[in-house]
Amino acid sequence: MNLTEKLIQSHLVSGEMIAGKEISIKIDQTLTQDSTGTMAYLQFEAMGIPRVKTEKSVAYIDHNTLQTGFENADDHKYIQTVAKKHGIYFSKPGNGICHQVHLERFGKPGKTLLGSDSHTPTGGGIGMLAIGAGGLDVAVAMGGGAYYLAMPKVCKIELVGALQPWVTAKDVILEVLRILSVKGGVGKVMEYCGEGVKTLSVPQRATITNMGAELGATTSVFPSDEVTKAFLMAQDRAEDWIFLEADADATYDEEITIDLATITPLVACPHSPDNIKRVGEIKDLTIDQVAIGSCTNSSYTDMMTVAKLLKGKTVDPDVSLVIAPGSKQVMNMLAANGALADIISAGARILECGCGPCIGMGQSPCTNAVSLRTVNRNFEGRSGTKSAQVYIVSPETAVASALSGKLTNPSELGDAPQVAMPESFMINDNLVIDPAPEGEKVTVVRGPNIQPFPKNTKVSKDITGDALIKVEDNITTDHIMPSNAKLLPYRSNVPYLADHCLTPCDPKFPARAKAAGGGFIIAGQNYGQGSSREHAALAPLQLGIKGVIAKSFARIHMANLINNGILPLVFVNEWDYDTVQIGDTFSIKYAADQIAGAVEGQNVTVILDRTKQEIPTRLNISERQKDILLTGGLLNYTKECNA
Ligand code: MIC
Ligand code: SF4
Repeated sequence: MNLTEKLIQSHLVSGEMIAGKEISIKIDQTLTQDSTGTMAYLQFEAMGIPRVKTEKSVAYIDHNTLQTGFENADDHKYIQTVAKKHGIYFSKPGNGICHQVHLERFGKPGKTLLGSDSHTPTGGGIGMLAIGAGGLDVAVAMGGGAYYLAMPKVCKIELVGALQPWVTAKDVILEVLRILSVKGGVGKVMEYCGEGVKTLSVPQRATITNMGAELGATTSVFPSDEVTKAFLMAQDRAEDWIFLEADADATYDEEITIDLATITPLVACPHSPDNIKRVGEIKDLTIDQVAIGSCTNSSYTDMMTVAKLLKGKTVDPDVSLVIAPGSKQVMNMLAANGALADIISAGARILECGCGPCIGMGQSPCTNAVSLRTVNRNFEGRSGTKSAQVYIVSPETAVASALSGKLTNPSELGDAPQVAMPESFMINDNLVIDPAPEGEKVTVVRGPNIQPFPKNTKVSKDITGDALIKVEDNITTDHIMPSNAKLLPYRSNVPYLADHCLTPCDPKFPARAKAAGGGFIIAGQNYGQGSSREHAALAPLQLGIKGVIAKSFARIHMANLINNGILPLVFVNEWDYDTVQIGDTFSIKYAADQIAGAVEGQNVTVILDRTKQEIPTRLNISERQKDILLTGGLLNYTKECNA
């Protein structure tokens, strides 16, 4: 077996391991972060389960830490108290980005991790089967329920050779994105193996698995070897290590070989992580801002490299350099060994350990700015400035460019610095609060920003509605439910958020949807790529959206639509996308019967009233998902099953 099959088989609850067929797996650990967590815990509370049934569940606060008003702080208080009551560890604001901290302190090779954040696959860097999902799926897993997914294909990525000086793990994953594109990983696990793996440290592996999310992959995974063992020992967690690798005769659905020695510093150009060029190809790109951090590149070794490169130098006068170390552990070690002083002396602005600029929580660049970031996503407007041009690079390229004021190949800085992995990290978990032994004594605190979330109802006999918007390929959840410093505080207030739904594509969409009393969204390929935010389904639900008809869907968003009872219909004939116009009225006759019959690929016929044309669409869903849709979403379904 390959490693993915081993991890799945050891957790398999139902189904057969045949690619594309629905399986369910036991979840050992969960993580949430604050911007998806509030909703996930409200949903968990709605299930009425007193204490989580996982081996370890952790609630992180890392996204909404600006606290421009009471809203964020209210959500934090809610999460802290609900966590305490129900057996969940609480990582306080300031402790760091969920994925970085989880890798350092809680992740274990061989375990499954389900997180309400799309970059949960970071845990694949230490041999976990770590998957991102919507909040409701994570809530179910906390309650002891299995996680359902389509058995992925496994793509072997064989790494040979070793990286040249100045070439980084970030460049490796950008190379994979160049080869495969943002749709290339859909329905697959990317499994890394080969001699080159041994040359990569755990933080490097985690950078690669983290950004596998941008391929649309279910997850990415590395073996757990001596390098993993050394990392866990340095975290004082030797007992958490086990050896894991694929069998020598393992087979795969697809195979790619990458010679690490041939990779050069790369850059993802605006506005997509797969718009890859070599750094050397782009001449004279003057930059305004550099942001170093995010769950992709904020480890101790990344930050030490940054510090060494900045030591004794000064940031270009026209560049604003902001740096957010990934965790308190990293920040603490930089402070203790003096590296933080080197960073500060060079003129960098130090941000707290959190997501910050990556999700537009502050540090939005100026109009038309060029911003170089070590993040994983450069979707238009995500930085908080619609006209900004965001380029994704490695920390090394980021520093070289911050010093020169232009996009610069780091090799121009001379000899590459050597940063060794520490033999022991600074261990101090005092920002992690244990749950109460007797949860029933804890009172959950709910601020006024926490509003009830919308719930769907059973499918009606006939469904009718207008095409309210028509969008192109690769629409991200940042388009569907934008997140920035102004909107993120309202993650627990779906009615408020709904007024911003899909506004980057069409500012009038929410008003039109409300006036029409709901309807349909028409979309191209890979609709809903990017984040796991369930709000990209909840906000449309609030606006009365009954279905999305698309050429194809991204994995997590499709699951979120189903979990909220919104039909994810796929055009059987892509040319029908061209026929449909905004304002067209659709009807689905005997909807429930059609959905009930729509098992794995059967058609649901949508009638276009203007031409009386029958448009065949497909519901690529399992029997279980069909029942979820018919009952109006996963919460209703779970209640019916338990009744
Ligand atoms: C992101 O990187 O887009 C986020 C913000 O972390 C999201 C989660 C969210 O929207 O809260 C993700 O990746 O799932
Ligand atoms: Fe946070 Fe950015 Fe990572 Fe999302 S991608 S978890 S916003 S750092």
